[in-house]
Amino acid sequence: QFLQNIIQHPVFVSGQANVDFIKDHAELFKFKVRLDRGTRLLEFLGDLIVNGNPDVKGHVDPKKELPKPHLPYSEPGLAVPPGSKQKLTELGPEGFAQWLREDPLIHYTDTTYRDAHQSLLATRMRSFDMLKVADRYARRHPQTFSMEVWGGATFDVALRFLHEDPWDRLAKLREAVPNILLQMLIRGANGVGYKAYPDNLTERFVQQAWETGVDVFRIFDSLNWMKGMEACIGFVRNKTQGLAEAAICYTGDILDPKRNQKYNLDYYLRLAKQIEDAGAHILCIKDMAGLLKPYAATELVMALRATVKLPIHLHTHDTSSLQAATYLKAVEAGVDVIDVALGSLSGLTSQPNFNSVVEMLRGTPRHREFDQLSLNEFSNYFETVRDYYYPFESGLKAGTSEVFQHEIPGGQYSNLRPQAAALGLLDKFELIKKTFAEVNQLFGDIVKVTPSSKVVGDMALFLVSNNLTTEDVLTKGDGIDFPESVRELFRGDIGQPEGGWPKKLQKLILKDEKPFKDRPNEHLQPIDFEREWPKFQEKFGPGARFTDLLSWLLYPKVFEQYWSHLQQYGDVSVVPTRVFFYGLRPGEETIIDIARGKSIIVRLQSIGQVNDDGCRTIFFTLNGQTRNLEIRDKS
Ligand code: 3PY
Ligand code: ZN
Repeated sequence: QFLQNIIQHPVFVSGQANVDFIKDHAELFKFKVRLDRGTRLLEFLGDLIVNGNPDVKGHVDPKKELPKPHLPYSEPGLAVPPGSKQKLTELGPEGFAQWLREDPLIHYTDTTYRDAHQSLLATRMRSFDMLKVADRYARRHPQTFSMEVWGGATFDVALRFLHEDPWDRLAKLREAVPNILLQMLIRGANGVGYKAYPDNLTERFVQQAWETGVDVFRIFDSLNWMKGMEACIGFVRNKTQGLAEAAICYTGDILDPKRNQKYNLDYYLRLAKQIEDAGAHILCIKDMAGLLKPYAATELVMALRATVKLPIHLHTHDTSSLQAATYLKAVEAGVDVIDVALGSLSGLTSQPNFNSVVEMLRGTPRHREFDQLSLNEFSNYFETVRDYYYPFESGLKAGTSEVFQHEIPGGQYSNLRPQAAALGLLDKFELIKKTFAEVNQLFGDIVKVTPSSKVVGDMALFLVSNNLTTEDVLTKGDGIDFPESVRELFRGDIGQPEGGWPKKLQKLILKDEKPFKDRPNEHLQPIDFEREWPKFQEKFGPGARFTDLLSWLLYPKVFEQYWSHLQQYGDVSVVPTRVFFYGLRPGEETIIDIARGKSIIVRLQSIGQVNDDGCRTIFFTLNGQTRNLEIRDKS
């Protein structure tokens, strides 16, 4: 229970608390002294200082210099110029899509706030660092097609590790960027999670995301299964005035006879046509691992433009370091929008370099003008900010053509290493990558993107940690207890792959359990929102919002932990990132903007010795006044 006392209880609030209710709820009379915002934040800082942030534990370099970033220039008072958001309002989704398809100049999606940090920094970028410059970006670069700012892994990571509300991030970004389309990534039937959710939950989620600020919904299915995307396309069309952008996930190599048996040009064209028929406004080529090579892009983009009437949006990851060439060929072949990240958060497992790609096209017929000096200032800002997240760097130092063998998605690569490290398998990382590719073949050569890619990764880690090969799976599979995620995949929990599952393997994995072939969502009970909402308010108190209910339904445990943290410490998203991860040193000071126009200045004076109760006294000043706090030392 998260309620603190009787006066917050909905029964009391509604005036219906009778004597019996009061007798039965003695616990509601334990009035906890409600700490003010400043004090709760001091408690948070105190805990960080004494115990460290558990998310970076073991990775902190106490000597590391972390200077303050320079904010990019933006003319004070300059009105926000109109952009793609206003165009969408003016033309409506269908008209907008047609305009986009006909516009001769290339368009750019900036992925800095979502995929770039998901792929380079394990999704850890905090709202704080985005919001510092988002409004400046809106003023300086209104010709950006869209900013990808939400969805994918950001939802879970914001709540779980950053203790922030993803809805709040979206609402604040919307306020800061009223002129550029905001874009999210949604995993079709799996929403922003790793499993299928009831359809009516995804429907409410989409509607709420639109109301809070998302304009472009990039929808994909992790097995390219049309049935996993159709419902979601419908929700965007029926519940929002936004754009349904549906994706074909690109795998293999259409130009390589060894890799194009299953995933060839015909396959992608067939899928594109189905996507168009399902009512998508935009077609995305989602090259999640960066496998689309330049000449393959020429063929694919030209053939797609000839097959469907939709505008085409290309997404890739620069893991091989070849992908600027892919963009060049795609632009020549008529692609409408390409995904890029600001220079300092580009390259490697992230998207190609925004700043450089703009220059690549300068002087050519499809060039779109951007103020390069300003783009570089934004890149420099994020270069300094990136350093704050050094514990989350993936360790990849250069592009690698190995990706054409293992086909690990960019967003997964930066996670697989820490996962391997956690299992004590870092010295077997080469083998893990090789096994990833072998597991893919064992599974029948499937599309690998969240969540299917996670299952392939789980299986590779399982095999390596148990000294098993894919050969062993086929010969000794009867006696092997496979990871839960592998069983779920083969049961049909996240959909069906092209050509179905290999039958023999499916039997070895599922043993006597029966697989299904229909939509996994059809086995799920719809959410009864009329019943859930009051129950939720009763559990979490009147401060809980409808968006919180959606977060809870998607990630119940993660949300409950987030909520407890919020009750204990307040909104910690306002704490500067350097302090959030590394605390304060004695003598150091930080300014925290706790509300619009309201700041506190916190200075750490000194840290006391551990006393008999296992606590330390932390001596702060808060706005110049001395404050001492007792903090438990958990070491
Ligand atoms: C995600 O689903 O989070 C992805 O980025 C897939 O590429
Ligand atoms: Zn991606």
